[in-house]
Amino acid sequence: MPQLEAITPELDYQSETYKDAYSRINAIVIEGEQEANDNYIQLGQLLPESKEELARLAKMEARHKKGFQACGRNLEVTPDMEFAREFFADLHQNFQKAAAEEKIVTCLLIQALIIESFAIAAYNIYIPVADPFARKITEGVVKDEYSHLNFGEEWLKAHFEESKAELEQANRENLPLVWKMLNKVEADARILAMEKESLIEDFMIAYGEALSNIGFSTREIMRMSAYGITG
Ligand code: PL3
Ligand code: FE2
Ligand code: FE2
Repeated sequence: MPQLEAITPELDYQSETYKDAYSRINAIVIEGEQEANDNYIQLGQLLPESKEELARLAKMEARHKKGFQACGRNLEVTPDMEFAREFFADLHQNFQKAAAEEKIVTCLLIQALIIESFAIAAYNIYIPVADPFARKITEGVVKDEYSHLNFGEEWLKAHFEESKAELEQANRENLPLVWKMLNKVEADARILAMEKESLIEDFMIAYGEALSNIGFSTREIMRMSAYGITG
């Protein structure tokens, strides 16, 4: 169908433009998986009763990281890890501060709700436009990410009343960082045929559904999930 081809031209995974954008996006994902690994290990120290389960989640994140490193190697791309560490710096700092204050609710919101929803959105949008090797890897990874989101949902649902105020505060402090991060990655993501609008949409769906499962009302979800969005 020639018309369809004109709308979605074949991506050239070997082009310099694609590989240059991939060097940053791939690094972001590798760094995100590494930080997720570290965050679940730290959460295990704050939640001794879930320590083993959290260690299991951390191991999955380490495996995800290896998978995405293989995706970069497969395209002969060197990930720009310095860019990626900078990309996560604010969110990283907020998590570390919350962990030092033993704010479990804030740590869970940052890692299990925000970062996992961000990952779910990004990976689902990436799968149909990925090269065949990366597609296979990402399909396996995204299934795990739903289970990580679910861990946060279940814990926060069981502690909803006493967590509600801290969740709202943590949302106000951290959700604007997501929109900032999205703006920073927008141009590179587009080169990989991932649209910012679709990323926002899928993020909102995953995050909003999580907030709903935890116990927030539709009105509260609307207010919380669009907080600090700029454009
Ligand atoms: C937690 O398990 C994983 C954390 C990873 C966070 C990834 C955020 C990705 C945002 C960049 C959008 C492009 C993604 C491309 C997918 C390979
Ligand atoms: Fe992961
Ligand atoms: Fe995860």
